[in-house]
Amino acid sequence: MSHLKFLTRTAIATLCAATALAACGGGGGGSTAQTPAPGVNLPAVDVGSVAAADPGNALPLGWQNGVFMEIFVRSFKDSDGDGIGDLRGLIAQLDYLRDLGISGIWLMPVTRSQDHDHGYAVSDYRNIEAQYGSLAEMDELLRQAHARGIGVIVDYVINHSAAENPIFVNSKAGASNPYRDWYLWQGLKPSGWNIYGNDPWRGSAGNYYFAPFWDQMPDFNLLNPKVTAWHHDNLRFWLNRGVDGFRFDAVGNLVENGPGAWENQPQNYTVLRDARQTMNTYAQRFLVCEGPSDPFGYTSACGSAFAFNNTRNIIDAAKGDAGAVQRSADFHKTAPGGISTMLSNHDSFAGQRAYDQFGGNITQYKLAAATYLLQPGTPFIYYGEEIGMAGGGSLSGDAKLRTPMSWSGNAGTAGFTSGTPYRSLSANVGTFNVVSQQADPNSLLSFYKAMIGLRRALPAIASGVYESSVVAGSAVGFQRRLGSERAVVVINYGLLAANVPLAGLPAGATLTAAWPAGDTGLAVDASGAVNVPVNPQTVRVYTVR
Ligand SMILES: [Ca+2]
Ligand SMILES: [Ca+2]
Repeated sequence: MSHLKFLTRTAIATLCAATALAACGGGGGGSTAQTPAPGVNLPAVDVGSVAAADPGNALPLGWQNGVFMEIFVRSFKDSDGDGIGDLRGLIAQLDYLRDLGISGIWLMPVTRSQDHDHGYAVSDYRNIEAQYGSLAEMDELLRQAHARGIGVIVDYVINHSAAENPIFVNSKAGASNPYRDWYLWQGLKPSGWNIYGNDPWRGSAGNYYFAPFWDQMPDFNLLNPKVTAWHHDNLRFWLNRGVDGFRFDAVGNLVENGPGAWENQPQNYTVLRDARQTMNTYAQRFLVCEGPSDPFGYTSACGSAFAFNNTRNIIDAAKGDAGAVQRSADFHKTAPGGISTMLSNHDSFAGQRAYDQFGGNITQYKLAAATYLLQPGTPFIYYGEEIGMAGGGSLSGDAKLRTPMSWSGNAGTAGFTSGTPYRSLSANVGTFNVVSQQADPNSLLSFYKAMIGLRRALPAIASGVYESSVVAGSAVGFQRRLGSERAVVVINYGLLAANVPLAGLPAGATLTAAWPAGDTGLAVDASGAVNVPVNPQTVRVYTVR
């Protein structure tokens, strides 16, 4: 979702004044474009159909069970000194991602945008944001990522476009325009609507269009089959280039049936199943959907959706909250196996940067990381999370979460650019950065590498079922099983030593330490039980033979 979605116009103006976003002033050609006279100077619309031509997929089978990183290209790495992150910068850091053990990356929108910031106001669905590079550079990114065994999924904004998108410019030209019914228009302002505190109906030349998130992001009419067919053509455009899948934005908001029926409507799931069907004609493509209020339902429709309903549990469990320990232990008993997990993301409604949520407590931070990296699902690390990046000290709102990556401790550039960063840096760039973390075997980054390494080394951790979880005070134990392969995970979130009574193991089996390295093993008794002692705020992982 866009950072503007939950803000009033006044709040947006305040944010713009505070952050000097390019999106806010003139960067996209302005947000006050005049309605063109019908038939005069309307921009050409490229809605050509695209036939499926799968270039194939050489990623390892089950690649989508590995660990992903969510990347904001604008803030990841600048290659040319203009202070703005770009595709060449990302390509140059692929070795860093490979060495971390990353299996896939999700790029926030790289398509051309009106906002020139987050990218969710898409002005061209079939081209690359000029500040990021070109289609040829995107092709190069795909080649280079695939050569390192890393899949690439891209954000796809299916619910709305930019107001400057040529299709909407045509649509608003008049009721007789052939693209009028690609968006939602009313001659009389509908009453009774309130979405996230806003009236979603926006005036234009005496008529009203539906745009709940921002007046510059009009919603598509997704009940018009021409619109969904065009979206499928766009999906094929990227799939044919070798993109490994998509993250769909705002899927709870696709179709509206009235002022009291605008979220998670039945037609949303149909739209998504149809898109998934189009993707299924390609090999091994992954789709993860953003539907915060129905993660399980959207996992069913899309194949995966983000577990917004579990982030709080993980973070509070890591702080030692007993109720949260229980909820975190129970979550995967009912969650669909395809679900995607995370601690936080680029939107403030999903929480501040993990470092800030833990108040800099790295012990708790590691327990949270271990929890979601060793539990089922596809974990998504938010770029910089692995080094403990804090939010921007002088920023607020979503911009605070989207600061340039702290590659070094350089207080002026963070090693992000040779020029001047387009946005101010993370508050802890001097102490939590890649250079300092790589040099320290006990750093957060080293811990993330170790947990991701366990997931890569033990297929039961990557894709096994979740079994026999048990909570003992502030400690939890659970098993992961894939066929006859088993792993045991024990995490003590508390400040006191604990004994975790595991059951349901093969009688007489041996637990061999996988983490920490060199830890002692344990013997399972004849009833399949074993007590696992675990020190305060530590993690133990075993294989079972
Ligand atoms: Ca650049
Ligand atoms: Ca909609």
